[in-house]
Amino acid sequence: ASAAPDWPAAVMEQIKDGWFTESCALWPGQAMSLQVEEVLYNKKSKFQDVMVFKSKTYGNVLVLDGVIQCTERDEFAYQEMIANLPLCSHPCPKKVLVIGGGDGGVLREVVKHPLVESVVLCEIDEDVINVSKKFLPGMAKGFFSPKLTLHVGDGFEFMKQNQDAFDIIITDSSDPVGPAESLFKESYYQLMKAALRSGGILCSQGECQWLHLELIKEMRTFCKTLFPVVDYAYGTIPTYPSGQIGFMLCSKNPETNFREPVKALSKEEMETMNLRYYNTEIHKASFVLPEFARKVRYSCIYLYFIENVLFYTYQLSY
Ligand code: SPD
Repeated sequence: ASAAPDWPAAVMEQIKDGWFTESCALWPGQAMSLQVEEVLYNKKSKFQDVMVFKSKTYGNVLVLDGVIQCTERDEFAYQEMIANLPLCSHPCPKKVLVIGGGDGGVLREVVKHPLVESVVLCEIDEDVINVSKKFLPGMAKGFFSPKLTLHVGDGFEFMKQNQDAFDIIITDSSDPVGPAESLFKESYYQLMKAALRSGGILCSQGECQWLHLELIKEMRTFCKTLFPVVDYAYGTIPTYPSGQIGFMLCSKNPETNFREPVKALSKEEMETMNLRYYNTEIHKASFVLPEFARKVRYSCIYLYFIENVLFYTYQLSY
């Protein structure tokens, strides 16, 4: 791929001998490579480097700050899961907020859901939306739904202005470096809690068990202090690091059981929604974690229990 003079050099350096290689400090010692046919777009937005290339076998690929966000071939696995895990766990998910998700793929899935009446998508980087409309039309479909209100701006600010407003909040973010770092912190989860209506549910991009167990553990621990129900699921996707991605789910309703969807989609609904990854069985199975990750969950519950016992014992003794 030959570089236009104004293209960010850092990203072009990731393409060598016709292969794009995604290396990042968040997954040291490993890298995913895709063969490139043509670089279609490469510019610095106000927030990050935005690149789209046409790959040999994965369709067009969106890359932000050097990290693969989605490819046309496998994006549906992630977008269907992050949308339907929370939507099918809520008895009446009428009002939805998506934070991030500028490519439109999660939005495309959310608007398909029969019970969803309105969706606000709050994306900070307008360039990502425009690039997706041009180069990833299959994902950007959602931007043309009458259910959508589009807000270009900061998710923190938006939620401060919109409290007690949503049944579902989905955070479709990039990884915890650069613009998305704050979306993995407790203060962000406090804001989401306040923006959710009673009984509301959130689902956030929850990184990878093979790579980020410490981060996942830390997040589960603070989520448990904010929500009565917290759970973690995952799905497989070839072009994300280690071929997996997780989902952090929290509910304000103590009765929620994420592992038993309240809405089982019928065969007809599955067909109308054109689902290719999500189904009720995979919903249930996605919470069954491998032993090395399950242990972390139990140690969090144990830690949470110990902390609370100590806290109440301390209070009672004064
Ligand atoms: N390691 C990359 C994780 C990216 C998750 N968000 C992707 C956005 C797709 N809508």
